[in-house]
Amino acid sequence: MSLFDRAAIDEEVWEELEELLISADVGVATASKLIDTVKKHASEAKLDGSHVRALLQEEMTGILSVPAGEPSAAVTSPRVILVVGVNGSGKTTSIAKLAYKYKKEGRSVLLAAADTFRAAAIEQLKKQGERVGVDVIAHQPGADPGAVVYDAFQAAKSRGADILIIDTAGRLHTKFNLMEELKKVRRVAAKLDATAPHEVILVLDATTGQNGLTQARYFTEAVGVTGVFIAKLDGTAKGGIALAICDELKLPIQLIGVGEGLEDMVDFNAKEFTEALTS
Ligand SMILES: Nc1nc2c(ncn2[C@@H]2O[C@H](COP(=O)(O)OP(=O)(O)O)[C@@H](O)[C@H]2O)c(=O)[nH]1
Ligand SMILES: [Mg+2]
Repeated sequence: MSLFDRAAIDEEVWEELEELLISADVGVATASKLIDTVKKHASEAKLDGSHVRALLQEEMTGILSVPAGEPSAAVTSPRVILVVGVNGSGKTTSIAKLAYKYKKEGRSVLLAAADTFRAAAIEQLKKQGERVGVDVIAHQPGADPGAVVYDAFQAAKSRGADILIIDTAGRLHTKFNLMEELKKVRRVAAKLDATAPHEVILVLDATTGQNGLTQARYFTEAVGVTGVFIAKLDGTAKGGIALAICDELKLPIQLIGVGEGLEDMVDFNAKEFTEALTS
């Protein structure tokens, strides 16, 4: 942000900074909170632009450093990872990346095609499974997603799979239906293993801006999100939505999607993320 190069930090700079943060999807509430905090510290001593930048970065890194929750004690296999998010956010692509990563680490992975709402969704997951080299448990389009999860869990158990990743629908006739379906999927998993799902990953499309915050609220209320995967950060999106989500919902951002390839995924790093956002 070149405004930090100005000789004097005056009211105009603060206003521009707020605008920049909002245009980077940080959101009005979090942006003004950030500015207020930095302003307070900045006026205590006479500070120049580079100090203000450092203060802002420190504050942002603090907000983004939401500790990951205690992993639930998965004493038996498989570890169950439920992946949720609206249609097109990048769930299926991100699942393939995760499966690829785990497989590379030497763990056995099974995928469950519980997005039965669209035939294409099942086909897409199967294709991704082939690409990665992991099996996909699927039923017919329109089948009960709970039944898919049930079968996939049994299959994972009998094959001794380490990890079961569940793909879910992102759009049904109504938001209510979608949330009820996801709750049911969650209940089925919990019946099979009281500690499951061990992770609920919300996939957000970085390019959808503040909408992501609303989505995160809905999914958190319905199925208890444990971590966020921000997809499509390779595009024009600055990813400020991460700040709003950490600030308002205290959800840890875990992974970042930076392309459509299997290796296009990086671990979230609060400090690096902040530097990119304020560069
Ligand atoms: N550039 C880019 N595209 C992505 C990324 N993740 C997903 N996509 C694309 O976004 C579109 C929707 O992804 P998909 O996984 O089908 O979303 P789903 O409906 O949530 O399962 C596809 O065209 C993906 O290739 C990413 O990190 N970067
Ligand atoms: Mg999908």
